Amino acid sequence: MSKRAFITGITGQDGAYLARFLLDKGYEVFGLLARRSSSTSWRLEYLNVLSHIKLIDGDLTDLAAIIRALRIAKPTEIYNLGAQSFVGSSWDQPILTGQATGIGVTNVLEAIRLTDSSARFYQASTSEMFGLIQETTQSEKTPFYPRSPYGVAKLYGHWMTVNYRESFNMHASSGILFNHESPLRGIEFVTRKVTDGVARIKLGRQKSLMLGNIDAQRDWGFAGDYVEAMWLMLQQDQPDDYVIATGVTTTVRDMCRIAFERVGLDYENYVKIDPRYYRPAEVEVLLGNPAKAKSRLAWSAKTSLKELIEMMVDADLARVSAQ
Ligand code: NAP
Ligand code: F7E
Repeated sequence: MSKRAFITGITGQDGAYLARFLLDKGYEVFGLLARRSSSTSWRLEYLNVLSHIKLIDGDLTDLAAIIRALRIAKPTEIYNLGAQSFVGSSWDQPILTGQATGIGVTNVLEAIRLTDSSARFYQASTSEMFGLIQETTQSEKTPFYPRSPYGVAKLYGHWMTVNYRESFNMHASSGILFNHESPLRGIEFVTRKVTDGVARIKLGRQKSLMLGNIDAQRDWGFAGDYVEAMWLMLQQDQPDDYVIATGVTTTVRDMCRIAFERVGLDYENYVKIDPRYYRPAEVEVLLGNPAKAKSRLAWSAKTSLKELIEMMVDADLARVSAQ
C-alpha cells in the first residue's frame, strides 16, 4: 500500500520542501489549506508540487475540520508544520499565536486519537524554546526558557506531543529545529529580508536596508536539508525528540557581510539600524548540538551558511530582475 502523508502548513517554506521530498519518495501527499483571501501557493508552484498534491480546506484552530481532513486523507504519517511562525508578530498577536501555534498542536493530536491513533506524528518544535539559553550549546537535555509568546506556545505544543506519546503510546516525535532558511523563506525573516535587500540595492531599486539587533547570533541551516530529518524521525521504531542544527552560530552582522559580498558590496555602507525592529525580549544567541540526530538518524546538515546565503541572494537577484 502506498504511503500517505498529511502536512499542515503545506503552503509554508518547510511544507513546500517536505511535500517535494515526500512526492519524490513516492508518497501520496495531502495538505491542510488555511484558505485566505489571496493565493498562498507560490512556494508549491516554485517546487512544482501544486499539481501533484491534494489540498483540504481547514484551520488548525478548528478541530472538526482537522478530523474531517484526516478522514479524507487517511494518512500514515502526519507532519504538523502549520503555525503563526514569526516571532516578531507574536507580541502583537499573542492570543492568535497561542491558538494556532499552541492549541493547534492539541487539535491535531486529538484528531489523530479520534481517527487512527496508529498514524505517526511529527511536531515542528523550535530552538526558540531555549530562548534565554541555559547552556552554551543546546541539546535535547537543555532546560527550556522561552522569550516570546511564540516560544511559549511552541513549548506547550512540545510538551503535549511528549504527553500524548507517554499517555496514549502514540508514535509522536518532536523535532527541535534551529533556524533554517531557503529562497522560499518568508520576506519578514532576517535572512530573506537581507538577501532581497541586497538584490534590490545591487539592481538600483533600493538605497539602504533597515535592520534591528544585528549582534544576535543564530545557528542557520538550509530548509531542504532539514525536511529529511523530519521524515527520518518518523521512520524510527521508537518516537523521540531530536535537535536539528548545524552546530555553527553566526551573527546577523556576519550573515549580512556574506550576502553583500556576493554582489561585490560592503554591508557597512548600506545596513542601517532601526530600533523599530528590536524585540521586547531578545534571544541573543542560539547554538545547537545535533549529535543525537547524527548518531541515531545518520543525519547531518549538508549546506554551509555561505552556500545558503549565496543561493538566496542569487534567487532574489533573479526574482527582482524579473519584476
Ligand atoms: P512558515 O513559512 O511561516 O509556514 C507556516 C505555515 O502555517 C503556512 O503554510 C501557514 O499558512 C500555516 N498556518 C498559519 N496559521 C495557520 C492556521 N491557523 N491553520 C492552518 N495553517 C496555518 O513556517 P516555516 O518556516 O515553513 O516553518 C514550519 C514550522 O516549523 C512552523 O511550525 C514553525 O513555527 C516551525 N519552525 C520553523 C523554523 C525555521 O527556522 N523555519 C525553525 C523551527 C521551527 P499561510 O501560508 O496560509 O499563512
Ligand atoms: O530573526 C534579528 C532578530 O525573524 C533572527 C522563525 O522561523 O527561527 C525563526 O525565528 C534574528 C533575531 O528569526 C532584524 O532580532 C535583526 O535575533 O529571522 P528571524 P527568529 O526570530 O530566530 C526560529 C527557530 C523559529 O522557530 C521561528 O519560527 O535576527 N534581527 N534585524 C531581525 N529579524 C527580523 N525578522 N527582521 C530584522 O530586521
